[in-house]
Amino acid sequence: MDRDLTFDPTEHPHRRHDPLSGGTVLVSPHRTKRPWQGRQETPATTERPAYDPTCYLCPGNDRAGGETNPAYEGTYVFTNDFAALLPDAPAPTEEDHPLLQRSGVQGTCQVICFSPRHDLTLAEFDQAGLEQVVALWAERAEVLGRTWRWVQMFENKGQAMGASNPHPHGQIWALDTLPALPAAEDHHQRAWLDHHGEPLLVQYAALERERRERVVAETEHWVAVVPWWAVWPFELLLMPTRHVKRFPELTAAERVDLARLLGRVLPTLDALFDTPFPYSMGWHGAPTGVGFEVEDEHGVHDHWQLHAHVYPPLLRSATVRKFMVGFEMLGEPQRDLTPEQAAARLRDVAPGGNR
Ligand code: H2U
Ligand code: ZN
Repeated sequence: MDRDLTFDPTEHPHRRHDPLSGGTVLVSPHRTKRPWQGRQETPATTERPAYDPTCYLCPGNDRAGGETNPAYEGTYVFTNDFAALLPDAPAPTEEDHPLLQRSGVQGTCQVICFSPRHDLTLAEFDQAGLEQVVALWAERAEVLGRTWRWVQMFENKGQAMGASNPHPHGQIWALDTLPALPAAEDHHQRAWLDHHGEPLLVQYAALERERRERVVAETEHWVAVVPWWAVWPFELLLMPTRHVKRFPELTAAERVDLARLLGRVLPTLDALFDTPFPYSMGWHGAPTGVGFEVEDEHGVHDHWQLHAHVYPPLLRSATVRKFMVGFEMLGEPQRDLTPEQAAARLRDVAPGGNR
């Protein structure tokens, strides 16, 4: 068999390195040609009413915890009735073996309803609706950031991602310590600033705006890319172009612009396989907590750049998803479609163009 031994990134296996998490992804572009006889599900397409009397997130309805939601008209926040973190959790007793280590954690969990409308997804929100969601994120990050070291705001959308309810909502888990992934990002961003003199993601956003191959959508103050190191087929990274450490620091213009970016990117995902695209999306910014603006034991957080990760599982259609199994579980994540190909496909289907 004749093999051309000149490296072609659209043809030959290679590994890409994620400077943010420290991870690695195996890219195998030649495999996009392989036949597929895997799982084929039928998409669940159900018409939903604007108000559902059985929904625990709709205005005026009772929740499982016994509380009743007010007749809210914009966004609505409540403490999760089944919170994974508790503000008064006691410290664990001392371990009796170094192989059986544990540490204490305190925190709180909230549910954030993006709208009283049961039948809309974020991808269907208008500009005003998205601006309300952005305002809610900024307000929550500010308030919870006064107390907690890490405020993880996220949305699980769709049954494929384990969302328990189609009503448009997100969650916030706030805790007194950095979880593992933000801790890795903290470490790598700090080292990058030390060695390169510029925050990692500020430099990366500028690089992608220049190269353009992986840009999916762009506004004056924001850029959305399929990152060089994307693990999920149509994974996205949303970054402001200015150095912004934390969500509440976004200017009014940057908030309006973020709503615009979401108003392009989310419908683009839906358009790809003509289905409400499932995903987990969430925000990462500099750690917070009491006195977070002053220097702490790790120094100031100038190395941090605010960003959102969007992790959608779909690969080939509304029903065929990427499974992180086998080599992914035991070796490292792997993808067939290159991030450049994924970005091009998303640009192609962007409703009304990508700018
Ligand atoms: P998810 O769809 O991402 O699972 O978010 C829904 C959250 O709502 C979930 O964490 C909470 C669940 O604990 N919940 C309440 O707090 N009260 C309820 O009445 C039902 C669900
Ligand atoms: Zn509802």
